[in-house]
Amino acid sequence: MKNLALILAGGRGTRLDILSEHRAKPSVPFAGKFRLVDFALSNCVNSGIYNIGVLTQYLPMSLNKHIGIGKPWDLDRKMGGVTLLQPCIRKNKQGAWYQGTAHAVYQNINFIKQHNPDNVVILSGDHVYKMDYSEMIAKHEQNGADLTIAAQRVPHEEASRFGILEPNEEMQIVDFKEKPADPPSNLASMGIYVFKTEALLEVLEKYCTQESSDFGHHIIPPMIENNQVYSYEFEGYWKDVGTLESFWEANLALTGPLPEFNLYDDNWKLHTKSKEKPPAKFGNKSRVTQSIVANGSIINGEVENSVISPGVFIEAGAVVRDSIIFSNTRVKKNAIISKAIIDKRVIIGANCHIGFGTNEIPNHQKPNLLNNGLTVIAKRAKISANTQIGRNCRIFSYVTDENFKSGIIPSGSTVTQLTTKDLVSLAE
Ligand code: ADQ
Ligand code: ADP
Repeated sequence: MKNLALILAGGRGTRLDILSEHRAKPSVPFAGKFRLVDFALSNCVNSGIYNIGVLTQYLPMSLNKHIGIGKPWDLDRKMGGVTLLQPCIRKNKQGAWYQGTAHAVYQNINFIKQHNPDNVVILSGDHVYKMDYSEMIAKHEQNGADLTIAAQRVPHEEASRFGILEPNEEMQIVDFKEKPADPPSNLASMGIYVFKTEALLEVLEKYCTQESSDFGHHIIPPMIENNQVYSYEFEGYWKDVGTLESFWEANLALTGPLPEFNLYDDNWKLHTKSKEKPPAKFGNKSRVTQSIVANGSIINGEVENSVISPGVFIEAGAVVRDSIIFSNTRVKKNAIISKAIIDKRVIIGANCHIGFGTNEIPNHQKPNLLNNGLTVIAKRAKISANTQIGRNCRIFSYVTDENFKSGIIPSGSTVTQLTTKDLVSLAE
C-alpha cells in the first residue's frame, strides 16, 4: 500500500494575529522548541508515511528554513522524502494571493500523479496531536471508501468554527455542513482526509472550478451525494490552536503535572529542527516552578507556569508568570511579565511591567482576539526600561526604543510605531 501525505501549510492564521504576521501559522513556535508543523510531520513518519508534500503559500521563508531537506524527520531521502511545494500562481485576478485548500492540491496534481499512490492523506500543518494515520488508512481500505474524514467531538459552543458531520451506524457520512451557524451536532471534521487517489483526481477535475475551491465547501458536499464517504472517530488529544487564547492555553497546559499531551512519550517521538545549544542554566537566585525551559536559556530570575524557548535570558530579579516566551528574547533586571506571549528576539528593558492592570478593557482593534487579559509582543520589538504595558495590548514587530520613552501603554492598546505624541494621547 503506497500512501502520499500532503500537508496544507499555506493558510494565513489571522487569529494568531501578530504571531503569524511574519510567518505562516504552521511555522509558529510551540511548546518551547517545536513549531506547529512538527506534529503533522512527526505523525507522518511515526505512521510509516515517508512521501510528503508540504503545500506552502503565505510567508513560506521561515517554514522552508525549518523543514529544509527534512533531516530531523528522517525525510532527506533520494526516493520520496519531503518536498516543499510552492504555488505556481501567486495572485488571482482580484490581486489576492489566497486560494482555497482544494485548489492548492489541484495545482499539485502532477506531483500526485508522479508518486502514483493508492491513497492521498491530506493534513493541516497547524494542529497539535499525535495520530497514527495507518489505523485510519486501514479503516478507509476496509470500508472501501473514496474519502474518510477524521472526526472528533468538540465543545458545543465551538462547533460552528468546524465542519460538522453526521454519520450513520456504519460510519458512512450522510450529511456535512462547513462551519454552520447553527451546528446540528458537535461531531467536527478534523480537516484530516484520506482519499482514494483515483477519487481525489476525479473530484478535483470536476469540482475545482475556481481558485477559491476548498474541501469543506466545494468537494465534500457533492462527494457525500456521489461517493463512499466515511467518518473515522479519533478520541486522542487534538487541538487546532486557532486563537491566541487557545494557543496560550495549550502551551501552558504542557507545564501541568500530567499534561494530556505528553511531549515525553518515547513511543511517539516528536521531531524538530533545533540549533545546537548548551543546556539550560539556572542561577543561584533563580526560582522556576511548573514550567518548560528549553536549551540555551539562562534563568537568573523567577519563572512560574510558563514556557520558555531556546536561548532566552531572564536576568536577576525579573519575574515571568503565566507566559510564553519565544527564542532569544531577553528579559532584563527586575522586569515583570504576566500573562503575555512574547515573540523571538524581543528585548524587555529593566523594570518593565508587561501585563499590568485589568482584563476588562478589550482591545478595540481586535475585540475577539484580545479581551482575555493576554498581552502580545511581536518579533524583535525593543521595549525600553521602565515601560509599562497593560493587558490586552498588541505591540507590533520592530517597535523600537525611540517609540517607548519610559511610556505607559494602557490596557487594550495596539502599538505599531509609536511617537512620543501617541504615547501622551494613549495615556490620556
Ligand atoms: P479551516 O481550518 O478553517 O477548516 P482552512 O482555512 O481551509 O480550513 O485551512 C485548512 C488548512 O489548510 C490550514 O492548515 C491552512 O493553513 C491551510 N491552507 C489554507 N489555504 C491554503 C492554501 N491555499 N495552500 C496551502 N495551504 C492552505 C478546516 C475544514 C473544516 C474542519 C477544520 C478542522 O474546512 O471542515 O473542521 O479544518 O480544523
Ligand atoms: P521565525 O521568526 O519564524 O523563526 P526565522 O527567523 O527562521 O523565522 O526567519 C525566516 C527566514 O526568512 C530567515 O532566514 C530570514 O532571513 C528570511 N526572511 C525573512 N524575511 C525575508 C524577506 N522579506 N525576504 C527574504 N527572506 C526573508
